[in-house]
Amino acid sequence: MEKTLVLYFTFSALFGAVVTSGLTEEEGLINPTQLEKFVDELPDMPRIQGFDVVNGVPKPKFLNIGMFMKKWKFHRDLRPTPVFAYGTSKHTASVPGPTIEALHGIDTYVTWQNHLPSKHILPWDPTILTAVPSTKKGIPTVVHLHGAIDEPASDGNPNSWFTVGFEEKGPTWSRKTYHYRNLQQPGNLWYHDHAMGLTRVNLLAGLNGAYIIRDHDLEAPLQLPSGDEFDRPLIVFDRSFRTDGTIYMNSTGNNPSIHPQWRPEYFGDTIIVNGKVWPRMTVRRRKYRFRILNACNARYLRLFFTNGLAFTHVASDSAYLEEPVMTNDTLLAPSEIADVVIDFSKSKTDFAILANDARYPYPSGHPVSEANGKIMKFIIQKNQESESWRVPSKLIKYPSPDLSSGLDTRYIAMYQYISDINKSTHFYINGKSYEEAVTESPVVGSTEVWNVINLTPDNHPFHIHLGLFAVLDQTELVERVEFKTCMIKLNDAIECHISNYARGKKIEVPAHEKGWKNVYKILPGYVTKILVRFAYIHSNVPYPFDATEEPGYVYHCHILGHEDNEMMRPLKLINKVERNNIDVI
Ligand SMILES: *[C@@H]1O[C@H](CO)[C@@H](O)[C@H](O)[C@H]1NC(C)=O
Ligand SMILES: *[C@@H]1O[C@H](CO)[C@@H](O)[C@H](O)[C@H]1NC(C)=O
Ligand SMILES: *[C@@H]1O[C@H](CO)[C@@H](O)[C@H](O)[C@H]1NC(C)=O
Ligand SMILES: [Cu+2]
Repeated sequence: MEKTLVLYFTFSALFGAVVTSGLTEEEGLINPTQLEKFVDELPDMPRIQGFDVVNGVPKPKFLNIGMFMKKWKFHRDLRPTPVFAYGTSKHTASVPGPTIEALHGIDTYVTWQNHLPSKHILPWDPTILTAVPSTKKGIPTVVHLHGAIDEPASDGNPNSWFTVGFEEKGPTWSRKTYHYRNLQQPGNLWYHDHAMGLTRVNLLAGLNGAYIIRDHDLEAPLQLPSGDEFDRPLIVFDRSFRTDGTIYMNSTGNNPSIHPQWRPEYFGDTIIVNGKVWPRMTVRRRKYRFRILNACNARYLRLFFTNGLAFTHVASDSAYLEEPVMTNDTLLAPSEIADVVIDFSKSKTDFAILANDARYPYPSGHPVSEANGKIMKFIIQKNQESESWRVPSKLIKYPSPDLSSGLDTRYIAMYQYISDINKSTHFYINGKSYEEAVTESPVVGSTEVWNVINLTPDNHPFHIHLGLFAVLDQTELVERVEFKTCMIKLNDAIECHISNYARGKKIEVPAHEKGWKNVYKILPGYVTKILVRFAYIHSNVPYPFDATEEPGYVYHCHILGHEDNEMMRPLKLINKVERNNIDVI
């Protein structure tokens, strides 16, 4: 083994000398082949309880979580990397941040505190709509709990940003302490930065972490693998590094004369799981539950095991499925979560590589390489174990919404704009910038049908704050050029007779994605019909907060370079009475 290694390094040093004579050397980039795979153990991020227990009774909890600049070791052979990390102290702060474990029905309050320096560690672009403090000092941040059902003031609106010590605040900032009620269905959420125009760089610097809502009464009878050893979040993202350990991001825009820095997508050469580049994990020959989050800025991941192990999906994003679904691979767009059981007792080999074969950009970009096509390695112990965990045939069933009649329907069109050198300049939803007046105002408690029309060549992960949705179907648009030409002119799907065009191939939603989701992959050239619910999915209890308050919510594409360059729109809920007034007028 040692001998191979020496040889390997000699070769890569040799190759390195040749390869780095071009741009690579200028930028001082690490060639991913220089980092040996599967040498670091998979970490488990620190876990923080989102509740107190007093005399055996769970009680609400107040947490202080800071954002700190520190150095993080991503790989044995990589120098420590400056990052922005969430944690209860600088010492314990981590990338990804701590996993917050909340209990259904018990409030968690978090005071998110910015301890970041005055200058960003990554380049950002002042020519896109961006939070900029008036003193030009400090890094605007704001935390969104993705998948949460809470009031607007705790939702982390992009304009509710704040800098170090709350010195400067964005126009919609209203409170230091966010209130998470955890009244929703049990499942997987994640917290991450959402500051206007800076989301892509703040996440790239490390600001993200897992948040789990548990409901013991509902979940214990399922007997799924549980406990810290057998139930683990896997947060996956891609990064490139320079030889000095710093995160590398190309800081020249793709249309530098328009946007000096902004690029539509970021793709990194190495794949990181729970803060380590291509880690390994030794597992016992039994079942494990993994809550796999794609936390990449732009990279889709089609995950599969090289030894044929299957995924048994038990939940998707933040909600359980009605029954488990087995698949051999799993396509995750940025921000989608697959909650799966892997049964290592079924393995015919004593190791399994979790791999990825999704092109980037998805679906028609570059094929994966030896580097970004690998995620992590599982080393499987020899002894078969007996266990009491199981995958029950029924999981959790939520009442289906009444589809019968009278649902409001919306058309949401995705546009990409290009410069005269044929490169993206920005993305709009419904042809509108983020700042144009609200056009989506659903009634609190209602269910709506949204037809999401993708007029761009790429797939976009569509995310709605507050609302959960079920994907009904995806229908190809025929004579697409004609329809697109009309849409560019009139920007109105009905005026452009969408029904004449939405009659091509129908793609069925895969069984493991038929439950309630909060992000979905919107196919290029298709209309994706989703049923969006602005109410809890598990009960008819109305929201115990006023969802119509300022500053409202947002919906957006979850490719962060798109979201930051305006593939995002405001979402402002209203009460039924207001709607009636509007109708009368
Ligand atoms: C960075 O982007 C610029 C502009 O698109 C491009 O010319 C350059 O090759 C890129 N650098 C690297 C290392 O990819
Ligand atoms: C998974 O792959 C195996 C072997 O190729 C095949 O027999 C099985 O039908 C596949 N399962 C699913 C759910 O596609
Ligand atoms: C513009 O770029 C797209 C995607 O990169 C490509 O498919 C298309 O052919 C290009 N169009 C022209 C006119 O060069
Ligand atoms: Cu997008």
